[in-house]
Amino acid sequence: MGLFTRAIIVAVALAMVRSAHPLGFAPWQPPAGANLPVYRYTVVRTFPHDRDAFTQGLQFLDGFLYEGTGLNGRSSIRKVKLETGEVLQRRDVPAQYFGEGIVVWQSELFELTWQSGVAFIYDRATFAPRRSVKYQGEGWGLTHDGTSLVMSDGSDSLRFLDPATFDERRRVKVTAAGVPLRALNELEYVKGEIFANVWQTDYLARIDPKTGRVTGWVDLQGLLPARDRASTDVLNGIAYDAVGDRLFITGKLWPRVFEIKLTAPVK
Ligand SMILES: [Ca+2]
Repeated sequence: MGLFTRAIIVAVALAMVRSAHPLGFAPWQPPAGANLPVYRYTVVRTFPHDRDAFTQGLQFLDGFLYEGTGLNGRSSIRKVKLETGEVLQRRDVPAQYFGEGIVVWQSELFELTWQSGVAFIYDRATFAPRRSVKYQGEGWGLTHDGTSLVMSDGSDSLRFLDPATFDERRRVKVTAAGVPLRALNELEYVKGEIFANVWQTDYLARIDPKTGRVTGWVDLQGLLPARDRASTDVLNGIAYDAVGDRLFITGKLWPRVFEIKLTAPVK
């Protein structure tokens, strides 16, 4: 193949990549070789979302969204009215901390910080600070499985923590077809599985909490249309309404929260 032909092919390929990913995020593909099912989605409804919320944690409980936001000086915990996006309650985090994942557990709300090695624990009803705990490594995502808090730290590990003490009970390494899956971000426990955003991608991994094995992917490409991606950041934020069996997805600085249903996997 001549140099000119190669140059044309490269140029066309680059143009295709750019049009599909206007912010320059490389298209990510799940690791090949496993033949894991790839689920797609349909949008059921959309709801407004605060475009200034750099979403790091999301949970749906008793009719409301609980949200944690990040960035130094812009981190907060929030209680949000799903239908309108209205922030009903909010507590800002001191500017030296970069807020990360949150989870409501019983009467408390836990909030990780990115690189400070400390989690803040608030009264769920008033958001008044109650206590803080220390942990090793970075803090990324947080959810619970009904018994333990589950935490990601940017690696391929998920830690299972005692909610009373924050002590680690166990951890699993997450693998897809034997390959470590790193950059696990926001988490959600959904009907016995853990759903995890893979950071900087539009994919969720469906993880078996016992073994850490990825059992499938959710391909959320196209959820936030390209025309709405300007001035936004990556997909991040999964919340599950166990009562209504509804799944919500948003992203950092996204203008909307999407209620989706998963559809049959692509062969
Ligand atoms: Ca979540």
